[in-house]
Amino acid sequence: MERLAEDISSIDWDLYERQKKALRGAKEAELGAIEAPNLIPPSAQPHEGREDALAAGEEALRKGQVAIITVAGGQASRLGFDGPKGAFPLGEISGASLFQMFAGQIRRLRQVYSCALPWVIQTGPGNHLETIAFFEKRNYFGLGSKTIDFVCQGTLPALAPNGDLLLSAPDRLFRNPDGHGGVYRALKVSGTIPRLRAAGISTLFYCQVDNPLVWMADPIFIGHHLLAKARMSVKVVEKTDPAEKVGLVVTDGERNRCVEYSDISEELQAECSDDGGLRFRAGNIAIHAFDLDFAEEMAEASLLLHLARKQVLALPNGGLVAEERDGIKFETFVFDALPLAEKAVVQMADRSLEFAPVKNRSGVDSIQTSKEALAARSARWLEESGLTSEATSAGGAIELQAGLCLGPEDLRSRAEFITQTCAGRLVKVSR
Ligand code: UD2
Repeated sequence: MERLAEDISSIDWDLYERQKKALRGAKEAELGAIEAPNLIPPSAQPHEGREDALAAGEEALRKGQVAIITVAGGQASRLGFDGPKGAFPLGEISGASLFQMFAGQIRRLRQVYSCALPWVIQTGPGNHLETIAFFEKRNYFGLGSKTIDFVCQGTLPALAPNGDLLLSAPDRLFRNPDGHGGVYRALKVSGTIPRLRAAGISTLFYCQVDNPLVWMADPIFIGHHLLAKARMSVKVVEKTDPAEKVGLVVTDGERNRCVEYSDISEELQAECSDDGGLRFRAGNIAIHAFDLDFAEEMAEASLLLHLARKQVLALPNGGLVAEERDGIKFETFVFDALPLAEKAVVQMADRSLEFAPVKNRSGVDSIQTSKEALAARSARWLEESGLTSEATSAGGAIELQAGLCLGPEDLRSRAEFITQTCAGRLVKVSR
C-alpha cells in the first residue's frame, strides 16, 4: 500500500476540487463577445514589417537565443500506428520518419545560423522510453544526444461520474496524460527551463509532431513575436469552409484566445466579412512562439480543464480486478495560455506550405494527404529555386531529403551539391 499512499500524497487537492466542479458542468470561463483578431500575413508573402521581423528572428537564432519544443506525447491511435507517432515513416521514397524530417530541419538550421538550437521533445508516459530508444538506435540523427532533451509530460487523476477518484490497481490511482497543456509543467519540473535559461535561451518555438510541413523556427514569425514583445504567439491558417473542424483564434478586444469550433454557433462560423472571406477565419495550427519566462509562469497557472467521458479500465467499487467502467479523463491544452499573455501575435500561415498534419489512416488529414502536400511543396521549391530537376519534369512522387534545405532560397544556395537518386525522385545533397 506504500505506492497508493505515495499516489495519494501527490494529489493536488485544489485541482481535484476544480475537476469536480468541471464535472458538475460549471464553466470556468464564459466566451462573451468575440471579434476576429488582427492577422499578420504569411511569412512567405511580402508584407509590412517583414524585413525587420526577418532580421530580428535571424539575430535571435544566430545569438543562440531560440530552442525548439515538439510535443509528441499523444498516442498515434487514430493513425493505427504501433509506436510513437514521430516514428511513423512518412517519406514517400526514403521512408524517413516524422522525427527524422524534424531532425533534418534542425540540423540545417544549426548549420545556417551557426547556433546550438536545442531541441526539446515532449513525450508521454506511454511512449517515453520507446521514443528515446528510437533516437538512440538512429544515433540521434547526427544531432548529438546532448542537444536533445526528452521531457515526459505529467498525468491527472481520472474520476468516476460521481467525482470519486478511480483505482487502476489495488495500490494505484488511475491517472491519464495531462494533455499537451502539460508541457509547461513538464518543462519546469524536469529542470529544462533553468537549463535552457542558463544556455542563453529566451524564446521557444513550439510545434506538434504530426505536421511535417512545419516551418521550423520560422525567423519571420519569431521576429514578429519579438518585435511586438509578445509573450505567446500563434500561427493560423485561413479557414474557408465554415464546417471545417478547427479551433479558432478570436479576440475579446484585449486578449486573444483559441476556442473550439463546437463552442461557436454555426451562424457565427458562417458569417462573412467585407472581403468575402469568413469573419472568423483564423484556424489554429498549433505553432507557437513563447517567451521562456511566460512558459515558466504557465507551469503554475490554472489552465482550463477539458474533460472527456470515456470507458476506462479501472477497479469497480470494492472489487480487485480492473474492468471497463464509466470514467472522466481530464486534460489541459497548450493554447489555453493565450488569453493569459498580455501581448500575442497572430500570424497567418500559407496552408500549402506549412500545414498538412498526419492524423488519420485515410480521408482528411491522412498519410496520403500529408505525403501529397510534402511532394507538392518540394516541387514548388524546386521550381522557385530555379533548379532544373528530372524529378519535377517526370511527374509522380518527389521528395527532398530531410534537412536538404529550409526553403527555395536555401535550396538554390546548395545547387552545386545536389544530386538525385531513386530514378531521379529523391533529391539529396552529395556531400
Ligand atoms: C489539435 C488542436 C486543434 C488544431 C490541430 C492542428 C486540440 C484540442 N486541438 O487537434 O485545435 O490546432 O491540433 O493539428 O489540441 N499531445 C501530447 N500530449 C497529450 C496529447 C497530445 O503531447 O497528452 C501532442 C500529440 O502528440 C500531438 C499534439 O499534441 O503532437 C496534438 O494532439 P492531438 O492529435 O490530440 O490534437 P488534435 O488533432 O485533436
